[in-house]
This record gives sequence, structure tokens and C-alpha cells, in this order.
Amino acid sequence: MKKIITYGTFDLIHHGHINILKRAKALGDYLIVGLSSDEFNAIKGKAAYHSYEERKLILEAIKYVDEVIPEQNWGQKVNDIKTHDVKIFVMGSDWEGKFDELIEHCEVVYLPRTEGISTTKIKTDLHNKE
Ligand code: C2G
Repeated sequence: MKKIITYGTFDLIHHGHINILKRAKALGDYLIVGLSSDEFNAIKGKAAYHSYEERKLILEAIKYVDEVIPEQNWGQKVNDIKTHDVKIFVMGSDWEGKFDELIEHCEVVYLPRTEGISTTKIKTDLHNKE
């Protein structure tokens, strides 16, 4: 079984998230998502609208996602790749080059981001409509 892994906050799920999950899954047979915990989001300087449990429930309902594990720190990726026997690590192109050290352990693929959508844009657009 060819396992793929990707990581993120996946707050206020939108079509940009769906696109990368769909394309990541298409690279193999089994997609694991390392979902940022609320505590790790604080370290990333992000405050998600939905809690970890709510974001996990939503991700698990997406047909491209086979397993959700918590992402609690920047350094767990190598261990995750080994533990889960991951063949390909996937991230959006905004992370291009940032995780190339993982090439020792698995294939590293950066996929083009979906233009025109982001969680921040959703929040801003909604605020401006008030
Ligand atoms: N993404 C995308 N297109 C968008 C928005 C997001 O392809 N319009 C991708 C991002 O590139 C990322 C994934 O969707 O691969 C999740 O995005 P975020 O939830 O914003 O994740 P991020 O905060 O980038 O956290 O250790 C890695 C970090 O946890 C990544």
C-alpha cells in the first residue's frame, strides 16, 4: 500500500484544501493527514476557528482522507514517515523547498496552491460584508 502524508491546520475547510487532499490521494492508495493541534497552531501563530476535534471530524468525512493524526510540533515528520511507512510527503507550493530535508526518507512533492482562496480570505471577506 502506497501511503501519502500531508500536514496542515485545515480550518474552515474550502476548495483549496479539497484540491490538495484530492491530488495528494491520487499519488497513492492511502492518505494520512497530520492535523495541527490547537497547541501547535498557537506555536504557528494561527488561531483556528474550529477546535482540533471539530477539524478532525470534518477531515475524516472527506473521501480522500484515510487517517488523521495530530501534528504537535515541527519535528515529528521524520518519525511519522517512518512509523507509518509513508512513501510520499505532499505540501502546497507555499511550502516549496521548506521540507526538502525529508527527501532522505521519502519522496517530497509540492503541489500548486489553489489561487483566490484561503482561510484568512474567508474571514476577511465575511468581516467586510458585515
Ligand atoms: N492550500 C492550498 N491552496 C490554498 C490553501 C491551502 O493548496 N488556497 C494547502 C496548503 O499549501 C497546505 C494545506 O492546504 O498544504 C493546508 O493548508 P493550511 O491549513 O493553511 O496549513 P498550514 O498552516 O500551511 O500548515 O507542518 C506543516 C504545517 O502544519 C502546514
